[in-house]
Amino acid sequence: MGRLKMQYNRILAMGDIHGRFDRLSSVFNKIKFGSKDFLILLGDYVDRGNENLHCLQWAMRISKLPNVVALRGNHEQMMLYYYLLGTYESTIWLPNGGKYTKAEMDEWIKTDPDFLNEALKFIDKRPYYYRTFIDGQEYIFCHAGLKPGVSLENQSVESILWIREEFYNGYNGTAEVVVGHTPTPYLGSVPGVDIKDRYYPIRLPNKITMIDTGSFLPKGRISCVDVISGQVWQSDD
Ligand SMILES: [Mn+2]
Repeated sequence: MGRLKMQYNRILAMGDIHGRFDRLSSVFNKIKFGSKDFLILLGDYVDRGNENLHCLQWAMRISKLPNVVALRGNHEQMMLYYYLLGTYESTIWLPNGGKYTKAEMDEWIKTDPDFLNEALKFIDKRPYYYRTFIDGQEYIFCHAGLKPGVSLENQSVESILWIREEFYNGYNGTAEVVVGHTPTPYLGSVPGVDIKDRYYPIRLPNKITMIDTGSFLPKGRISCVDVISGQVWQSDD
């Protein structure tokens, strides 16, 4: 458990990237990230985009910094299982955008045969969540969400990486939770929330901030939020 206190000026969270290196560069240049910032990546670096492995490689590099945490998304989990195991996730990776990542990997390892192993090792070491306290307020960062009524320590991997409606409709905990996974353009109307831009992070009344703004969609964006000030940066359209 981290206690970031105010040793950092900004606590930044970045949502789903999905292989759009152009959008990643766009938003990352805007935030002007430095040593006084703490950055949490919410996972889903790969799949559906056209530069999936460059995005994964970027996450592999930047996560070596002491002030960066790169979490695991369900797409990294599917990729890991595809290459290493023979379980359900293995069969669903390719049709869920993994076919683009797989095709890139087939080419990439012709000139850099170690990369597949390095990528899988990186994914295998990704944490499922990051929890911290800022001025006494608990914050939980994870890819998809939490099962309501279950403590963080008892959450299943399935919930943290895949949960949707049950979480954002049913969560009533005291911790602020910052997630990606469910693209904001796919959310219907939310009681009490006036949505003007469907490709913008949404803050729900029950302490949830959703920042997957549909990076893989034609009009989608990658979003980064400072959870202290609420300021938002997004990739160019
Ligand atoms: Mn995603």
